[in-house]
Amino acid sequence: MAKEEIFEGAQKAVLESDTNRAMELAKRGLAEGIDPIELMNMGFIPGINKVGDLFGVGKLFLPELIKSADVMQKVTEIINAALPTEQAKGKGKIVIGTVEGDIHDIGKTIVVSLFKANGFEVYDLGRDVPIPRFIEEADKVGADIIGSSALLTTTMEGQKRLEQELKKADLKTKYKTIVGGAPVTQRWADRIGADAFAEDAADGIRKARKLLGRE
Ligand code: B1M
Repeated sequence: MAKEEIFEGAQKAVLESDTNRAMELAKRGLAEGIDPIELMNMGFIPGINKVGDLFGVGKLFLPELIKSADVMQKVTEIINAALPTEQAKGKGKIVIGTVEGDIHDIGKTIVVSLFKANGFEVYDLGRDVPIPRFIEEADKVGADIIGSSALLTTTMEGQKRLEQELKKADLKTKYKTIVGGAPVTQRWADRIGADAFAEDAADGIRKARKLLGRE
């Protein structure tokens, strides 16, 4: 099967909430040697983005959104399992979570897996994480970086609060921060004073290495 056919099929399977087809294509793509992250970025993510767009304009409703999200979750498990197994740790410690009020965690889970695969020690706080938890955990584990994900324009405010809390506690120089999530931009990162913005999981790794001077 050609790569493009797999990508197109993956997109369609997410759009049609066809779990079996999506899982079959994920396994097939990997078996044919497609890079797991490329398979995600070119196949499944455009599919869920299309679902989001249709939901946004009222052409698709919450039950369908939930079904497509379930398909994404199953596929993410397959893709994540195909990432290289954790390398020797020591590339840095990162505390990461989806901010409070926000339960979107598909993207964050991919980011966590890629960080692990690249030798980072990852402390995943999950989703709907109260802002003080990020700082408590960073203090507890002696983190280098605090990463936050936000998928709603309303919950992006949590990322801003995190910066404010860090400043208030005089911890801005101790911990570097990375922000990500579909509505998040470099402009937002600059505005709130985050150290970096990451477009996707691979960009997250690049930015983390740069922040830690380990490019
Ligand atoms: Co929701 N949702 N959702 N949703 N959902 C969006 C975000 C939305 C844009 C859809 C739309 O209307 N077009 C919209 C937000 C509108 C806005 O804020 N202006 C929306 C809405 C409205 C809602 C609800 C309010 C719907 C309702 O209940 N009426 C509700 C809110 C719940 C809540 O959080 N309180 C809701 C619920 C859900 C589901 C539960 C059904 C499900 C999530 C399931 C889950 O995550 N476990 C869901 C989904 C799936 C989506 C869309 C369709 C897809 C999100 C996704 O998984 N993308 C989304 C539309 C969209 O984003 N286009 C939408 C794939 C994922 C791989 O990408 O998460 O962006 P992403 O992660 C990327 C990068 O952003 C980056 O790397 C990842 C990998 O490439 N990244 C980081 C992310 N975090 C990072 C952190 C980093 C670095 C990089 O370092 C720290």
